[in-house]
Amino acid sequence: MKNTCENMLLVGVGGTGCAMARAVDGALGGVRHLLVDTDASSLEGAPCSLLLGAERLGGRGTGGEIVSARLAAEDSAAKFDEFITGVRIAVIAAALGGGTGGGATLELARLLAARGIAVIVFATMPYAFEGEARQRSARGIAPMIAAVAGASFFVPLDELAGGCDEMAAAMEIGRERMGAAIALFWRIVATPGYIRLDVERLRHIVQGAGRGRFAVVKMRGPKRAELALASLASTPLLVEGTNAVRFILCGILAGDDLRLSEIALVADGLKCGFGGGKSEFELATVNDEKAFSGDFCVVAMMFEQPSRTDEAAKPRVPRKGKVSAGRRALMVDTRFKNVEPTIWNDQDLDVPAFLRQNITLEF
Ligand SMILES: Nc1nc2c(ncn2[C@@H]2O[C@H](COP(=O)(O)OP(=O)(O)OP(=O)(O)O)[C@@H](O)[C@H]2O)c(=O)[nH]1
Ligand SMILES: [Mg+2]
Repeated sequence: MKNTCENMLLVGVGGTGCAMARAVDGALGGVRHLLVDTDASSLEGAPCSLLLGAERLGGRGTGGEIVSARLAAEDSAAKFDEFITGVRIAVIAAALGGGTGGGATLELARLLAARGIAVIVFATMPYAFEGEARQRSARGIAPMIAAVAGASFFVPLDELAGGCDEMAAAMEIGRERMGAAIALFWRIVATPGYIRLDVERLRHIVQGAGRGRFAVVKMRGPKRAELALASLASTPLLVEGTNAVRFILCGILAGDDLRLSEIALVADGLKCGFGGGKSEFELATVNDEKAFSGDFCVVAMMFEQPSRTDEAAKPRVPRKGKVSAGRRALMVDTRFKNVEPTIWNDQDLDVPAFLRQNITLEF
């Protein structure tokens, strides 16, 4: 079955992001995708790629510098534009903790959003064993990416590859699982099913959706729906939210033996178990006997009510007609250019406090 979807673009950003995008295309085939990196080595052999900031960095990568990556992405913005003709949704795959996956993702997501393209970001957060510097870098950039993307998912690698003790294996498992999750998500949109989620509907859902959480489970056998629901209910990727769940997006992928009772069981379980019966719910199904014979896969995505810190990370936009001329003058691009952002308690301190806290100043 075809998985092409011409107006959806998968963008792999940075070394690990490119590897994830390759994995998605390798699993599905025919996925419209673009690999971007400041390091030429991760783009080798790619049919569609863009080296960011070639003049600035010489194709050698950033060495973990987020600011260099942001500048490199800005340098290459015009070239990036050439790859996004006709795109309605961009799905970015990246790993935070280095320079490019964080810094370039932020700038490219900003550019895509400015072109009216809905942006979904799937990013990993570093393993604890990688050390505090990488953790800090990832924690700093994540809320800034979330503020410009329509929907974003930041998945800690420790949870994604939980239980794996061997370092090399953990790295591989983390990359593979993220790639597999994105591939399933892609199929939900690209493969025609009885309950279809098309690109335009997905655009409505993800625009302004905010930071979300997701999990993927796959079960077989007569009790596969019950087992899938039980597994979702215990995954730390879903259960560790703090705010009420506002929206649930559920994709079920199976062969021709998918039963209505299985769909109802999972849908009701998610709605009651996570949404308290109050959240909005969207369901999509994919029946593909060749790919899922006997399997029952569920991709569950949840978006919470925005927390105060998420709101604080968003740049404030003045409401039309209610802003004095003096305030308007101060609103114009208040972020400092070309410097490392100062993030404290998930707040961008480069944005003046009166904007972060929405305090009106009279002039
Ligand atoms: N799962 C997995 N994660 C990886 C692997 N290599 C790196 N990572 C993760 O990805 C993060 C970012 O590393 P890279 O992708 O190498 O960095 P980059 O985005 O290319 O950025 P720079 O090279 O610093 O410009 C790391 O902090 C790790 O958490 C891997 O092989 N597997
Ligand atoms: Mg790199």
